Amino acid sequence: MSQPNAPVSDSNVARTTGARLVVDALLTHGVERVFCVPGESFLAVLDSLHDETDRIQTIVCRHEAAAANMAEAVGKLTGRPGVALVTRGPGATHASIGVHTAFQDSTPMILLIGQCAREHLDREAFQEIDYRRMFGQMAKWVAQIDDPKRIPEYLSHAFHTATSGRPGPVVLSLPEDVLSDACDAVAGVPAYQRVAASPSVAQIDKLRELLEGAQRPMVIAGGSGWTPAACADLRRFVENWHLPVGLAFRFQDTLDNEHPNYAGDVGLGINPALAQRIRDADLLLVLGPRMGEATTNGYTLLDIPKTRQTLVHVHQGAEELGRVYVADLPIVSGMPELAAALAALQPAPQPAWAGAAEDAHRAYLEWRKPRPIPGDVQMGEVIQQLRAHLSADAILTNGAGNYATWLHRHFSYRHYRSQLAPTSGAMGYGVPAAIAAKSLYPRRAVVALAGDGCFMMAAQELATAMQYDLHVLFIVVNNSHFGTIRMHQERHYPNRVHGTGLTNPDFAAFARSFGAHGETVERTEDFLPALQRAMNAQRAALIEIRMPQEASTPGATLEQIREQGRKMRGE
Ligand SMILES: Cc1ncc(C[n+]2csc(CCOP(=O)(O)OP(=O)(O)O)c2C)c(N)n1
Repeated sequence: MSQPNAPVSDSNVARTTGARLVVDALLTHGVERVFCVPGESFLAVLDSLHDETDRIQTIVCRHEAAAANMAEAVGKLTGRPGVALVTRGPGATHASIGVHTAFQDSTPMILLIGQCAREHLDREAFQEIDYRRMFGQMAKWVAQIDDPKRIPEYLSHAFHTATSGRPGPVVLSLPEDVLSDACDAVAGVPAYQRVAASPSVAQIDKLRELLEGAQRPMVIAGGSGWTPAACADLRRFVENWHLPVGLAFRFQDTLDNEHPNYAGDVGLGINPALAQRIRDADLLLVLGPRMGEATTNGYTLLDIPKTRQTLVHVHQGAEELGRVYVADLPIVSGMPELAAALAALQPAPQPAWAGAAEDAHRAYLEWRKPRPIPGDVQMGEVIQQLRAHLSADAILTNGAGNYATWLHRHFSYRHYRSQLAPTSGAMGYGVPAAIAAKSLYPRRAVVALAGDGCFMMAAQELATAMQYDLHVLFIVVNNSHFGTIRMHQERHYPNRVHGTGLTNPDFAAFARSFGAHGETVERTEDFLPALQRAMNAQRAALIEIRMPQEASTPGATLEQIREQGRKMRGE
């Protein structure tokens, strides 16, 4: 562990440090905040950030997973890379979950890791890992900067790589002596520019021809890379052509869910009527999302590799096209570029599918109506009350767990980037994502919905919310078990409960111990008053909702799930 050396000025060339070059590059590329857990490996960067507190906010977290998830959330919210700064070995391994989520969700993000000094590398020095091997499959690009002169070049490449084509995470390893040693100043490089493809005129002509010949077309939109303007263009296109629109798993905010063309979310627990509509379509326009497991109902919704439906698949990255499903018209394009071209398409006077969008929206409205579940808290109604109480631009976050299905089904997203949720299904995401969102948009309401399991994977970040005075509302749906896994367990191994039970703290008291506001809700009618008190608390707040284990999902109790399992096995 070498110590930071003070810069020395011994020639006419201005002197600086590698750390200063890193911070200069962050400034050049428009970074306004970094999320970190400090480590001795990057003291020099912290020292350079000390000089820039009016331009870059350093948000100190309690766990590197949270820091990385916060950076990922910034990437999701803004389309610009969120930046996390962590120490080597233990810090990098903790942070890896955020990198995985950024990869699966195609989110621009940069993880900076303080590395062992160059002279100690390859000895398995203290906390040493070769990040190029560790993050090889998880990141779009991983590099180690061994020469301080090349820091501006590497950072520029990192920002371009994270944002271009299919966006994703970049990991840069920074040996501590590269950061701390004095070096000659290097001319910076200009701010990065996002590089995206556009659809060709011939492709858009072909798409129009396919639409004009269709009887039952359907749009599935989503994925990363949208902007408010691109969403407005998408809306224009689907209105002009009267198209029903499903939204891909956890990209439910790409079109206002109240829009009369909105048909529902194409994700886990899909509305069977919507799944049937997709199966019955003769033309599918898949605009943006990966055709991944969650968006295809576990690869069962469509035939592999050639769908029965004529398939137009548009994605930001060429490598995603033809990965599982062979499209009749594959198009590589950025979403703003695609949506502008689609919005400009003049519609046919009277489409063959008149009324289809309205039918699909009616089916969605029917689906989102709460059905009674066991116990005194009707979660469907709670979510609808939450929706009624929050303004359209409120940001809702979640991680993984059955509790999220109430949100997916009963909440309606009305504003682009009002949903922050990992398509990677990572627990522990919603709490840090909400904190990051609130740090970006202090005036927007931010609500993190979490299961008791999911919340406890990031509960320590309540301290971060308090430290930075971020008034996030945390809602913990407490059913005292890892409910999702119990559900699968009951389906496959009925009445053999093992490894899924949880003993929990009193969550409201736990929140109060951090100085946050705490509430406990045990009946539906207690939720709204608790919500009002929490929103008026002028500080971070937590509402614990106590739920019976039997109320497994909006559609099935544990007993019904055991029964489904028996039927599946032909018992
Ligand atoms: C980091 C991580 N670990 C484990 C899992 C597997 N997993 C998926 S959902 C789940 C249970 C979530 O429990 P909870 O947050 O209490 O929500 P519930 O399902 O009970 O509503 C688990 C363990 C995961 N998705 N992510």
